[in-house]
Amino acid sequence: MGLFDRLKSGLSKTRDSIVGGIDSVFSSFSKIDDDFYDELEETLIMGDIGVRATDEILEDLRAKVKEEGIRDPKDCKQLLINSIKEKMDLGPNAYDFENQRSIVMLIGVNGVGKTTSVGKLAGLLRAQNKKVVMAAADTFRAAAIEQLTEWSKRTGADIIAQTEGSDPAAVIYDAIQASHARNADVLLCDTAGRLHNKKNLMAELQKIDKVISREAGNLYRENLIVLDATTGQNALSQLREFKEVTDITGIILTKMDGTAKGGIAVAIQAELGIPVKYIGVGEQVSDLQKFNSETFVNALFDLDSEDDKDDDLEEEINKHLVGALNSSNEAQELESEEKEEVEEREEKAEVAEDSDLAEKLGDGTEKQETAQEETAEEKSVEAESAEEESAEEESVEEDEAPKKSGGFFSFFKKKK
Ligand SMILES: Nc1nc2c(ncn2[C@@H]2O[C@H](COP(=O)(O)OP(=O)(O)O)[C@@H](O)[C@H]2O)c(=O)[nH]1
Ligand SMILES: [Mg+2]
Repeated sequence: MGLFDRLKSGLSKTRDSIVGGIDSVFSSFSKIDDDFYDELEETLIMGDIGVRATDEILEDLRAKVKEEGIRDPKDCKQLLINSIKEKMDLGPNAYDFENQRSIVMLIGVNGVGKTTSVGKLAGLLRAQNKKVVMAAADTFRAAAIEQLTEWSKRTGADIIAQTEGSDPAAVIYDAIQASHARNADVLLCDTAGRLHNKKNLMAELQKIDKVISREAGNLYRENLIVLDATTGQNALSQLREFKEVTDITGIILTKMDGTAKGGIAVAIQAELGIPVKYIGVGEQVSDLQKFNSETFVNALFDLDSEDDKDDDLEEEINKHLVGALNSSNEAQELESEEKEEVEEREEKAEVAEDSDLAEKLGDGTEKQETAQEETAEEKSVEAESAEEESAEEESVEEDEAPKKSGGFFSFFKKKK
């Protein structure tokens, strides 16, 4: 299935909820009057497109209907579609970070799909032959680190991780040094999203921010908030809260495949002026798509897309990832299979004296350990000054923290 088809099928629930309603408005009215606009308004709002976006879309529609002297409601449909497309157009600079050395933070509350999105983004970038490093800065649970490690294997991205409970800012520090040393194109940082302990999280994010400002040099900074489309209007309020204090440069809207509330994509963009840059339409590596208003709206309204770039990209993803995937997926699948089976295969591997395969069948921690070794080395050089600095930071933070404004951590601070 090509990307466009995947998008179309991902949006099927949203399409059923919005487009069916719109079509019935267009077919049940014989003239364009206030009742017609009222009905259309209700349908759009019910489809989670939001009051503001709906108002703007209808205003636009009224103007065009007048301008073009349209009388038949059926002739409005294309105007409506065009108006939604225009509303969601991203402009030319949305993906600048992909084409320069950059550090990308993924923030957002728990369970929205941050870790999965880091993995999928890595897949997209690896398909463009970029060198990608991931930072496992959600250190709350070992499972979070394991989850990201899986994604690193799946996509062939490097991962910098430490053990559960270690300092996330130190992980980011290591990851930045490693990115510099390895000449990485993009550093993707996974973060924790637990809000139940705001004070700790605030302190953590504050430290991360400091480390990035100090160490990132001229890396381009992108802060993406990850929002779960299934939460509908809640996603909007999460964004509002974060945005008050954060420089959010874009949105990743996940789980569009599981919801009828995909209209929220239109609402978010219209209400807060922050662009939805990616949408998640499933759990596979190729299920994160760059947002393109033309393609999105075509998929939503079940129109054909002439955009065969989609299929090229799909081909690219396959071409670049298949090699890496084959080897790592093999190891991964094996890991999750019954232990005996793994052992049996290990034996076979030994017999075949295929040391490469045997390695893949290992517990998969090599990469992580190597990363840690390397960064341990790097760290020892800087250890003294870093320790000094962090001691300094800790004492300074207490009295200075409340004064600092901006930064994505101030949100939590406010809530203290
Ligand atoms: N169907 C679907 N599931 C998703 C998508 N993105 C993430 N998920 C799932 O959502 C769950 C939480 O994702 P995770 O990345 O662990 O969230 P985090 O806590 O923000 O890091 C996992 O089961 C993911 O597989 C998506 O676009 N579509
Ligand atoms: Mg996570």
